[in-house]
Amino acid sequence: MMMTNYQRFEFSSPLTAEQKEYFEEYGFLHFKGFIDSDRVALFRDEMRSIEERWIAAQVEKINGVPIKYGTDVDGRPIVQRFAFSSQYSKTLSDFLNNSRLHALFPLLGSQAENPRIGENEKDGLVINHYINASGSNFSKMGWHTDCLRDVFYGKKIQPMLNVGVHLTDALPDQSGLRLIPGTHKQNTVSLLTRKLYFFDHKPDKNEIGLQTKAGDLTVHDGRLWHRVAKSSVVGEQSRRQVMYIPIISGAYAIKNENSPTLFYQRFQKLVR
Ligand SMILES: O=C(O)CCC(=O)C(=O)O
Ligand SMILES: [Fe+2]
Repeated sequence: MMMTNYQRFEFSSPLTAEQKEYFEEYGFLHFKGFIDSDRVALFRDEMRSIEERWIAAQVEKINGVPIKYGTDVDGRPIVQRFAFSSQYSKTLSDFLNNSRLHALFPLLGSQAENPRIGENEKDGLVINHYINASGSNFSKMGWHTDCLRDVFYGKKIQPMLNVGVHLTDALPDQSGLRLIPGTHKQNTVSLLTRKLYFFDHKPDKNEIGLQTKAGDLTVHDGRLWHRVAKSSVVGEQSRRQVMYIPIISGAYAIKNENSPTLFYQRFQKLVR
């Protein structure tokens, strides 16, 4: 039986001591209603506008990161994974530079250097559009942590947070995002081998299913194990749209159109 009874919070700037303690213990936080429904609609419109431009221009990669395409239930071609989307939308860029998000920086820990919003680093502002339908190329995502890349390059893992802005409602008790609380405290061996990265989709007895509504904000530690479960329903009801903002630290690593495609990004094509 999947756990869904965990604590939800109201966002406050600065964060409360209770919120910081919860994050330290479990490695994630869920805030209700970070943006209102008008904002949600606005961001979904922006998605659509970026998508039309990328489809017209047949964009394959942005700054080396592959863009995932698929077909919607009505046969329309769609973008299913956007990267660096705020570079194509002033509305989204302004949102990223919204100072309310800076309230999350302390969650990186007191040792973190240069805490910042990674608008032009990592994959920038990612938008995931899942749908469980025959033409879809994206309906689930296997177990992973978000800091594999640092390990790959033999670098010291820099504190990072992945901040989700949810644009659709999760269906009760079968929401997409599943995570294993507390796994951000694991050692490097466990970080690398606890599960087979991206290919393992098996439920974990300790996973929690986040019950997110459109407008909610979630934040998880880059070392926390998580996945996105496939919807148990098909078609329109299975649609799930969520933006991810990287909050990062350490040396700057700004990407541009000459940035290489990383090894693990190549095999993400296989993830559907
Ligand atoms: O779509 C989600 O909620 C999670 C996506 C994710 O884990 C990722 O893009 O790294
Ligand atoms: Fe992730």
